[in-house]
Amino acid sequence: MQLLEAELITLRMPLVSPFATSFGVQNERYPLLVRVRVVHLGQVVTGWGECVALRDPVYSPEYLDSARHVLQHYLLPLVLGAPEPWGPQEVGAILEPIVGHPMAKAALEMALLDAQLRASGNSLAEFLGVTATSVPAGVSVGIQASIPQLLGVVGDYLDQGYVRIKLKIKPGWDYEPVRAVRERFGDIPLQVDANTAYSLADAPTLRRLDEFDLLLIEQPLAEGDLRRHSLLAAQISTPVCLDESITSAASAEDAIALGAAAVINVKPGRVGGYLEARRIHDLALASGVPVWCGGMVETGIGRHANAALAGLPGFTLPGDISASDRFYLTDITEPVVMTGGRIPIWSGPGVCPEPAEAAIAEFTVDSTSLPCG
Ligand code: OSB
Ligand code: MG
Repeated sequence: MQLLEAELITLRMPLVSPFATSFGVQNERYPLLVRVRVVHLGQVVTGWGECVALRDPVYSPEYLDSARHVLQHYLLPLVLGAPEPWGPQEVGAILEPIVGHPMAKAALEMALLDAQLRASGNSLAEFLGVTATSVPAGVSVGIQASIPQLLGVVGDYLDQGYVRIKLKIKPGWDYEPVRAVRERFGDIPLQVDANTAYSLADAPTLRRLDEFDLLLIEQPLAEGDLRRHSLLAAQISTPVCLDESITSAASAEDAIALGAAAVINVKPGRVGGYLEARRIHDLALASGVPVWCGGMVETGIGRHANAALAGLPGFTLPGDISASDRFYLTDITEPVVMTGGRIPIWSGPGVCPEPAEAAIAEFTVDSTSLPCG
């Protein structure tokens, strides 16, 4: 493959409703798109990737401007200068000299993989060996202003057909909201996500959630706290699932070995790409650890691709795979649509349906082309 040129396109997209977590309230999302033009199999093709970094470094050390900067000044120049032959499978090794920045690396690898798949006419699902044609739809519910409001929001999602509810929690918004949802909606598949808001000293508070038979509690403690997560796991019966802590297959292996993760949330963007995500899937499956596919409020580019990944057999729990209208009024691809509580897996060429230039133009706030000339 030869990389001819690349464009880094920053979008600003309003969310249909504010999304509140323990790390703050998001009213909009700033997706960073990577558009590449490559030569592959004698054809010039375009590929698209989406970076999952948030605008601010509140979820991960990476954020919008850091991802754009490292892509422009380090990652793209490395790939533009890479001696042929190489393909998307080699991109991880090509980018290895740059330490960290898995979200930026993932977006570039995704764009190159998309280009390869569009040239060969294969879907991401085919590339991954996924035979499923749809996956169950789960939804992540932000922290609400009141319990009645929470019950209204959860009720709406259940009416729409979502089969699994994830509640964001934080100290002071944990036991009561979970109890209220259990009381109102009964035995639904239910889990919680703390986004690192607790410390090990909060174990007694978290143990109170044991009575609700939750599928899991996601990332109660800090990103670096693998050992403390394993100590917490010994004190509560709700399975501990890691999100922020898992940034590579190596960290997933460590978390499993330490007993810090009974379940893993696989976000391809967070772990450096779909290829590393598959390696985590494979090692978790071999260790008997269930995985599910998380979300980062992606546009249709990342959402369609996540649904394909979630079709792998080790993804035995429903993911944060919701329809486009969960977050966006207008998507930049053919929307992700839920039917009967399921999301269909994109089966056409590439990682997603062809993004719509007009929609992208509508949301674009910045665009940078490489090589700069
Ligand atoms: O912790 O899973 C998380 C969104 C942004 C940052 C972190 C998280 C989330 C979500 C969104 O929960 C889930 C989704 O995209 O559907
Ligand atoms: Mg999470």
